[in-house]
Amino acid sequence: YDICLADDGELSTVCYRPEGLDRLVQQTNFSKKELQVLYRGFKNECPSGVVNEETFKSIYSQFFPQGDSGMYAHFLFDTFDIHSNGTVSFEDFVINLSIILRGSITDKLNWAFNLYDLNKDGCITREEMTDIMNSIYDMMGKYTYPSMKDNAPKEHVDSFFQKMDKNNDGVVTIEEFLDTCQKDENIMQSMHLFDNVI
Ligand SMILES: *[C@@H]1O[C@H](CO)[C@@H](O)[C@H](O)[C@H]1NC(C)=O
Ligand SMILES: *[C@@H]1O[C@H](CO)[C@@H](O)[C@H](O)[C@H]1NC(C)=O
Ligand SMILES: CC(=O)N[C@H]1CO[C@H](CO)[C@@H](O)[C@@H]1O
Ligand SMILES: [Ca+2]
Ligand SMILES: [Ca+2]
Repeated sequence: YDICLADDGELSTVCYRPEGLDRLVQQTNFSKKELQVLYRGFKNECPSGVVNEETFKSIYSQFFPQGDSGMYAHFLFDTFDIHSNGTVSFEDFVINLSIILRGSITDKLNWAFNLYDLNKDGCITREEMTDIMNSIYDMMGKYTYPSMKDNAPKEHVDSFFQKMDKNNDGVVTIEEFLDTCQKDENIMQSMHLFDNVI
């Protein structure tokens, strides 16, 4: 790695080889300072220097203690694990994080599509969207929304397909997704939500 931790037992003694960090500054929309903070957090959660699925699950369960976030964390991890070998390096992690937090609207929409397209074959099926919706509702937890009806996830899926599946062939393609989202004020608004969280 171009970025290294001085392994002398001092958790805070993080050293950076400048070339590696400069490259990441160019590849992402994070400043050097932000990357240093991110790296410190990353090394704290993942002393081995790579994230695995368990790390995602543990982080999400802390954010959503009242629900079961396991499935959603699994789906999310899959979009980061581009080599499909169960580990995500710091570089892959921050490049993707930059796309989510600091990318253009189209970047973010592409990223969201990729998350929903569970088998990564280029289109979203009803089954995939149902799995995603169920995982989100499980994560939120029944206690947060006690009045939530059992068919709420299904209604979400129905309205998603009603809006997005323009040619009615049962799947949503990236073209349909981008086209609908870019015309929908509400979706565009929510895409700005995560801006400048860090
Ligand atoms: C996963 O793949 C990446 C890229 O090929 C590689 O750098 C990394 O070492 C691999 N990790 C494991 C655990 O095999
Ligand atoms: C950085 O921001 C620009 C402008 O919004 C965007 O086009 C680019 O894809 C972003 N890159 C990353 C890695 O976030
Ligand atoms: C979903 C997504 O945008 N994944 C990207 C994560 O970062 C790597 C680069 O490290 C890209 O190749 C992936 O496309
Ligand atoms: Ca698919
Ligand atoms: Ca379609």
